[in-house]
Amino acid sequence: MPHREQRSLSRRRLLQLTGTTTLGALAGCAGQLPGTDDGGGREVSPRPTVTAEPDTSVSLTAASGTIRPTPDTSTTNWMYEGQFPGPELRVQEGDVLSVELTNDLQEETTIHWHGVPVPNPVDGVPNVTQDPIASGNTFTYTFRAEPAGTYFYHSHVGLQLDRGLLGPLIVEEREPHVEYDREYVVVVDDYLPGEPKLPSDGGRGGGMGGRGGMMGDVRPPYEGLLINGRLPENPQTFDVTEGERVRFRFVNASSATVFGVRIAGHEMTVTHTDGRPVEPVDADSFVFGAGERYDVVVEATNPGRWFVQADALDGNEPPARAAVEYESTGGSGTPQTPSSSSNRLQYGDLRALSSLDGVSDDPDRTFDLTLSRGRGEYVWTIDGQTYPDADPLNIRPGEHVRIRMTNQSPVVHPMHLHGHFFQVGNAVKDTVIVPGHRGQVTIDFHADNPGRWLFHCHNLYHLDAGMARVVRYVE
Ligand SMILES: [Cu+2]
Repeated sequence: MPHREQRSLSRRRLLQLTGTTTLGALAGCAGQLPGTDDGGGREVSPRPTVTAEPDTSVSLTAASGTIRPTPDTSTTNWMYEGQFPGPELRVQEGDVLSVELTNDLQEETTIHWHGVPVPNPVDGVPNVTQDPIASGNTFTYTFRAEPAGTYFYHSHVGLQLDRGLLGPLIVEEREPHVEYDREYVVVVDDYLPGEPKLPSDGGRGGGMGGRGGMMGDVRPPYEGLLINGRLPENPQTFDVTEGERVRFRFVNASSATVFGVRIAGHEMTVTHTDGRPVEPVDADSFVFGAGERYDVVVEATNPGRWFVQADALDGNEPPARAAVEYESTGGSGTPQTPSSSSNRLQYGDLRALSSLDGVSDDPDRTFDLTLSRGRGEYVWTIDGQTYPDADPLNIRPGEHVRIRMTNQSPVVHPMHLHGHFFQVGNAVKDTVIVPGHRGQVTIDFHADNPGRWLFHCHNLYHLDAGMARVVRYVE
């Protein structure tokens, strides 16, 4: 019998629980979570962090630096290791990855490993799973990189993601279910020079100007769209040889953009969504929201130069572009643009190679959540509450949990659950678009990773304006 429990803990109590004073025991070790006797019992301790010797150790420094989206333009941004996007982290499935983050910014920061079901203490959510890392300090994240997939890492503090603190994380399969000869990682992003601001903080001048915004929302004043950190007038080239099968790993690392992706002259075979393998399905385009990923395989059977193109569905900037270039062209000629889509991928086309364990029967617990815009000031709400002034969603270990979302706003919300994959239709994902105008999406997950996990909209401005909850394991 579905029931709801999310209102059982007072908001004030949650704020105390998530305040930094209670986090000392949690940060940096697998310490006990503070117990509580209201709201459905004691919190359940998270899985311990990995203590095995790392197979791969990486140092990342977050600092201010200069990016050049074209040879003639430069902006000061924040980035990892002086690179934008940040360095590609690539490991084998099951390897232990250790990343020492040094914070050379003037503010606090963290890293979140988007999509990887890590133990809770290394999930990188400030004031929920760890104390934020102060300026000048370091913090080491160690976890086993599994399952294989296309992921990305990014700051989870405030609006830092839209300042450039992001990079791809590739966990290679030991046995891929599709064959390919080479691969490229394609990080799609929106380009915001300068400091991101909420409309409520920056006003129209300093922050979002509403340019290109959808009805009912405002959009940051983006100055273009990027593929791998480059504006379309400066496209990266992906070299291919006729006859090859080429894998593209697309990551929507943007902060506020839904993209439609096409590759001119080629059909795509979609092989993974959010890193999880699906039965290969053909499409000539797909749409993805902030935080989603798709892997596709393309057969290089049409020599020439062709654009890989990502159009903003909710903005009017020129599309992001890179170029596929066959060896036989000798690098000459203008790439061709894609024709309009006639076979766009739908969620219903996706069938996970293996469905999730523990979610096949009726759910043990169901949450019905309404996503909406607050009245008046710029706030976004889940069931009328604005995070962090919001009740946790309490669940118990082992449960099959269902979340039914109804979007009462006119704009899409790409909803992301930390620490778990979920079943949506026949797909297994970690981020899913909930369409506007009363769009409804139901996700099911197995409560197999104790801790406190953020569940939120991956539009960074919606998140920062309150569209989040903590999913909390209690006994
Ligand atoms: Cu949203």
